[in-house]
Formats: sequence, structure tokens, C-alpha cells
Amino acid sequence: ISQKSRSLTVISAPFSGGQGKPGVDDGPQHLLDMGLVEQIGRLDWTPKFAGHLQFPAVKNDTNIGHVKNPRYVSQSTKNIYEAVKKASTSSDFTLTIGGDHSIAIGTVAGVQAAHPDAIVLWIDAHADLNTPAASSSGNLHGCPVAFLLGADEPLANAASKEEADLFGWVPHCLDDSQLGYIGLRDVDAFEKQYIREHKIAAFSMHHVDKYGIASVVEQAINKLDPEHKRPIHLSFDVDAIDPVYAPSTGTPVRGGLTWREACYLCEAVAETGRLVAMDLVECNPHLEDAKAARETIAMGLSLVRCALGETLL
Ligand code: 4U7
Ligand code: MN
Ligand code: MN
Ligand code: MN
Repeated sequence: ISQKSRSLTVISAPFSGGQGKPGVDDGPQHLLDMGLVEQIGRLDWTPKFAGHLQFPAVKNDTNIGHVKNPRYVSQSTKNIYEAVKKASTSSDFTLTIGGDHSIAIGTVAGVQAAHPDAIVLWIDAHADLNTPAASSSGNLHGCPVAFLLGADEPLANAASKEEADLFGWVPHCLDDSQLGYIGLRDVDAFEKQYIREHKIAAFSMHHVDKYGIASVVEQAINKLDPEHKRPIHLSFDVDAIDPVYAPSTGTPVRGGLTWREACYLCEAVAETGRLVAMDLVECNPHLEDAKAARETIAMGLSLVRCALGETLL
């Protein structure tokens, strides 16, 4: 029984300003070169490639306090927000390929604009929930969730009110109850406390070991959406996966999801029939060697195909 082919927009966000390692901005081109759009087209989807977003450089983008590239990240994620909002309003599915995970400031806000009831499954070794003040690195790819929840405060040590409010445009579009994590294993003290105090649904690798990935995905969805009727946005950081399978990423952490656990997760989400958006981020083909890069990109392509129903019979 074949459903009518659904429309899908692919947005490329070749952005690396949320962290310090060049090359993650080349992830999208590698995914495209290895056949992303063709592979989606063979499934029950009609993909349209919306092109590479451009991120004009910002002059004199000095640190604010210890926060790096603050103006560049703010401006670029705002462009991503506009593009994702437009795509999510006009097509059935929005796939955004990054790029570092700061792009999710724009993708989550954009998808929420079209689907305000969507739940967000954040698949990651990290919680990305540091406020700029709490961040030890000053890298904004570790902060997107804080902005979306509205946990952040104006930037400290800014030269003006405008600068302190650089991320004031980000809608506080996520409620604590709309967010669920899977794959966590490197969470900072501030983030742990926030997760605990706000009772955010968080499944670490410990829970994956204890219950198995199938039960964890089921528990996460049941907790966020007991009636099984809300749209789902999957924000997939490839570092959720064990570096054995996805080595070319900026902040690898041992002890992650296996190839099959990661694919199973995407398949189970596909099975709901309610997935409306996916981000695939933090593939950096310039890290490790060419073989590692190819394997990481191949892993990413598998995740996308599984999330779009390839392995469902
Ligand atoms: B990613 C970190 F301190 N928490 O804030 C930070 F460990 O998008 C890492 O998940 C953030 O890859 C990782 O810099 C961001 C660090
Ligand atoms: Mn991340
Ligand atoms: Mn991560
Ligand atoms: Mn805010």
C-alpha cells in the first residue's frame, strides 16, 4: 500500500561558527556528493534541494565575555530560522544538514513556528543546554537548547544593551515538557542540575544499556506525548553515535550508540508517521582520515534514510 509521495525540503546549513574546528561547514557538500538527494528520492518522498544557505562574515566579531563569534552565530542562525520556517510551512518535511549544532537555534525555532506542538528529540552525547554564562568553552554549539527554552540571560560583559541582547530574537518556543534527550554521556554540571530541576526527559547511555534502545525510544515518546498525536522534530548530533562508527566529528565521546541502535532509533521515529523535521549535524569530514570521513558521512546518510522509512516494510 503506497502513500502519496510527500514533499521534503533539504536545507544546507554549512555553518561552523558555533565551535572552533574548521571543516564541519563541509559536511553538507559531502552528504550531497555521496548521494543524499538521490537516496531520498528513491524512498516515498519528493525531495527538493533548497541550496546552500550563505553566512556573510561579520566584521570585528570579538568575544563577548568568553562567548565566541556571538554576532556571527546570532545572525546566521536567524537566517536558518527564516529558511526553516518557510520550508516547514510549505512542505511536509524539512531536513536541515549542518554544520555544527548551533544551527538548531534556527531549525527548532523554525519548525516550532509551523508546528508549535511538535516535540523535539535531541540525540546527542551532550545536552547542549549551557547558557552562555554557564558554558566553560564559550562555544555556542553547546548552548542552543538554553536559548530555545529561554534559560539564557543577556550576555555578560557586553559593550551595549544591543550586544547583550544579541540572542533576544530567539523565540522561547520550547517548553521543558517538549524536549527529550537520548544518548547523553558528557553532560556538564550546570546542565545536569537544569535537567533535574526542570524534570526534562533525559535518557543517557546508561538507560540505553539498562533498558535497550527500543524501550528507551518508546519511553521518551510516551513521556513527551502520551497520546501519540504530536509532530516530532529529530535533532541528531552524529556524536551521539560511538566514534567507532562516526569518528569524524568535533567532540567525540566514547561509549555511544552502535550503528544499529542509531538506525533503530530513526526507524522507530519513522514508524510513528509523525516526523516532520530532522537535523543532521556535526559531521566534520576534515577530521580523522578520508576513510573515517566517508564512514561518518555514510552513517549520516543511513540515519536520514532510516528516519524517512527506508527499512520499514
Ligand atoms: B555539541 C560542551 F564543555 N558541553 O559546552 C560545551 F563539554 O553540539 C560540549 O553537542 C558541547 O557537539 C558540545 O562546550 C556541543 C563541553
Ligand atoms: Mn549537539
Ligand atoms: Mn554533541
Ligand atoms: Mn532568550
